[in-house]
Amino acid sequence: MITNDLDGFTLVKTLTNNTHKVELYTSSGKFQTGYNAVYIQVKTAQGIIVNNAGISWTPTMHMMGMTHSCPASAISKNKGYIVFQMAGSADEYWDLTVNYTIDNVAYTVTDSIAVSPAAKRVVETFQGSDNNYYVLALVNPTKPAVAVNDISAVLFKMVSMTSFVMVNDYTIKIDPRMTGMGNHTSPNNVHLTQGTDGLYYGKLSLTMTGYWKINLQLADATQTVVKGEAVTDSNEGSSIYFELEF
Ligand SMILES: [Cu+2]
Repeated sequence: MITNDLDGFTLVKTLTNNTHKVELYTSSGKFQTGYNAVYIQVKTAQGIIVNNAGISWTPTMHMMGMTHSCPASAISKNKGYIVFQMAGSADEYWDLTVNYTIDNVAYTVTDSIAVSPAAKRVVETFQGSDNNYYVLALVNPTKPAVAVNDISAVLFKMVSMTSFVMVNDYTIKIDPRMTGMGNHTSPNNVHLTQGTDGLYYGKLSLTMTGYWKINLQLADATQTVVKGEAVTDSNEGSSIYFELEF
């Protein structure tokens, strides 16, 4: 059976140096704030696919007074992901450096990339009560349904402006609410806990179509909440949340 790894991916950007073209693909055909699954392909200058390249990447944002990076996965079988905390603008922009090795020869290419704001809130960057800085991004559902949906997310801790590590053994508590309908919730939600692949998985119950605010609380490995507040009669929402509309 022949399968096309690029099914569902659209070209976003081609990084070009003297010897190669490095093509970057996402499902939306653009880079957006939040979690971006990326397919990366190295081709020769003549356009022939190079299948044996070892690839790594470094996204960098150039802001007015500083530069910083963002969480980015290792690349395996041409696939990886990048979590952009913020969009680019006229004065502040992202670039991507791709380092790759072919037959023990090292190459590099760097170019700017456009990162646009996602339509809904799908990434939160915050300081916890433990003083750590976290990046928390929604991965799924990308196609929510009136059902108990699989929900997944990635959670990183900022070690420095250029270094982010995946956080282990936390719990991401969810409380989905329809803010336009009396702030009602839904039954059978399951908080997100970490899977063997490092991502966090739970169940998100959506009982009708419309706008949902998924209130979040982040609890550490000892179940101490380090960010976010419970929704109560006197508190209609948490300070950290994702949004979905369908
Ligand atoms: Cu920035």
